[in-house]
Amino acid sequence: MQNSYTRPALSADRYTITAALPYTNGPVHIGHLAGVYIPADIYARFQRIQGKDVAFVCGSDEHGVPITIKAKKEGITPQQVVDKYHAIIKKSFQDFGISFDNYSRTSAKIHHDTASEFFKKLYEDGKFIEQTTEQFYDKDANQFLADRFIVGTCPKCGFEESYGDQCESCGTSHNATDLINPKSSITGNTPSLKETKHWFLPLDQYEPWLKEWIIDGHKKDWKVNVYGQCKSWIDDGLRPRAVTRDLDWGIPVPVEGADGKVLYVWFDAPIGYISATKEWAEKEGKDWEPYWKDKDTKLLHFIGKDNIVFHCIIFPSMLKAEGSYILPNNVPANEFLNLEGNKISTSKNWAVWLHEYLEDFPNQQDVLRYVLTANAPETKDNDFTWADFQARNNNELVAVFGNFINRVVVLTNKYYEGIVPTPSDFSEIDLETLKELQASPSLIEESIERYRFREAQARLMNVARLGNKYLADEEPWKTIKTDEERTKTVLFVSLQIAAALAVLCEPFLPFTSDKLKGILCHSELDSESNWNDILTKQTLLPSAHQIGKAELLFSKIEDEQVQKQLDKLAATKKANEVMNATPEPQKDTIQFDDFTKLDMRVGTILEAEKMPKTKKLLVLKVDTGIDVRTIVSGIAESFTPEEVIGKKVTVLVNLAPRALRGVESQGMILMTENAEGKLVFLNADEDDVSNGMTIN
Ligand code: B3M
Ligand code: ZN
Repeated sequence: MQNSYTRPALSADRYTITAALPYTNGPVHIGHLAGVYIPADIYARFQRIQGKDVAFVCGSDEHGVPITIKAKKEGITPQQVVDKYHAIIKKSFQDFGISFDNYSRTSAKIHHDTASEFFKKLYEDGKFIEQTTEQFYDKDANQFLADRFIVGTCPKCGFEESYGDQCESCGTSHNATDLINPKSSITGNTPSLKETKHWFLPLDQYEPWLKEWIIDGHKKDWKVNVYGQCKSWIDDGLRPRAVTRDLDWGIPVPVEGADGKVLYVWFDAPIGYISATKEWAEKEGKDWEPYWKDKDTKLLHFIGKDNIVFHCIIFPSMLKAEGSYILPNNVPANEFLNLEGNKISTSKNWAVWLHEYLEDFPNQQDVLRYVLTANAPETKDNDFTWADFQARNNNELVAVFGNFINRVVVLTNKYYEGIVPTPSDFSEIDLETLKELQASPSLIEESIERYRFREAQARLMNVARLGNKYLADEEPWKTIKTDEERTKTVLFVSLQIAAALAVLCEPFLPFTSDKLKGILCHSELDSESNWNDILTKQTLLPSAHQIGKAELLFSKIEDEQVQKQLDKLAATKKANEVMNATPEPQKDTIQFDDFTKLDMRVGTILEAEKMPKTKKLLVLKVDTGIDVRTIVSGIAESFTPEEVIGKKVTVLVNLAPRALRGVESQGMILMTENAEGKLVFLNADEDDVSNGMTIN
């Protein structure tokens, strides 16, 4: 019934799978994993299991302005910056089981050569237009300002800190000269314009072709978010894009008269996929060309949404211009992952860094992989919270997956000394359970082929749920006392589910898969031969096979562990706020007489209660020294009534009374807001109050 999925026609035998090359100016965090590397890894692992010929490539993106800015800031060379982060990033990917066939880097010679040749070919074929234009120049820094050296207002959305090449707020990509009120980020100067010669890829000439290829050709199979962005780009009209820059860090432009110029990072970086494939093929003694030039190869780019235009419009136009390359079949871009309600930010240190995660949760890579897939930003931005992380681990991995495996392995050891029992006749329930199990690989495959990794993983978990339900219904711990044959059958069936889980979880939870295969002691239980076996065979673990002892696959995550992470983030937030706190500008001058009109008194709060049906208001009785009066105050989100009773406060007593929700308020309590936006009393600890805070 459910099992009617047929493999898509596109299913190829050779796959070139690329994952966005991370900029090498910082370590990688959960946003990178969730958006790009985990989905790419699930897909690559899955295709390998299917016996496909896979080249899964990535590498460090080591050129570009952000790296030179970082180097300037730290007083080291760009090469030192990329050496440092390349090592950290590469290790993080290894640690999390991202199964690249090759993780290269764009400072490698093979890449410089490949990118130079690519440029030269287009140059010689007359695919560029050469243009002398006016570009921003910083006289004091004595250099042209490429992309990220310029900050200004985005012409499209008004964001005031847009970069020269792209606005991080609305994602629009533009030319630096389009910015309103541009400033040099080196000196803060308003830059001047100076003539310089560059090479442009005339994207406008590719418009009709792009329309046909994307708008007509990929409406159905590309993700809605990806297709939508491409369509809006093309509808807006494309313009020639400069593919060279005035900069001293990057790949020198390989033609005469281009001194001091390098290839634009977005020209060389995607070619990095090709160089990484070449480098791998060389090591493996293979031919790289079929992976990029055979039209039967399926080329896929896994990226985040801010890279869509480069992978769907610019790089394909480059490939088309070159002429001998295939084009991507799909570009399954994800949206963004936020962290505890805020945008992940490297500069604000608002992130969960992979290397730090492993210090706090050693050997728990699969937990993070699981949570990031369960909550992947596939169709919209999503939020990572530590509470969700804990709940998914404890309620799903531990309580469902781990619990099922543990029960099966413990019971098999207890009743049969770890030997898989011989079943007798299968009951209706057994047969139905096995049938459902047999249907599961196709269901998971269907979701993966549609780039729905959340759904795929949920379908995997349904297999563990199936096992748990089966055990709970059949209760072998009870039947062992009454019906030995039945118990053997139930454990036999349960062991088949356990073995199937070991195979099926491999793309998602590779460490768990290995561990479980170890526990089940089945050397033939390799995913490659068994994924399809589950579809056709009932027996993965034959009778009389000896399994090992129980070992916990997952362990509970305690409240204290989660609290520690939340505390870390709170400290980051506080540090950022203190660093960025800019007091509000002073209000208009008032005369002394105006001030003396204010009658402020010290008072004590005698009583407090919440105003019914409101979130913010407390109704207070305050002793002002003159009288005891009612004051309605909007502080209920910062304090409980109990907390404020007995507090000394500053009261503005001669404010004209006003009715709030039918209660007359006869004055106002003066308060300020601390860095976290919580109200504090003016006579509170000095730590909570600092100069420049508005009193309101
Ligand atoms: N380094 C941008 C990024 O990390 C860029 C990707 C290059 S992929 C060819 O978001
Ligand atoms: Zn914008």
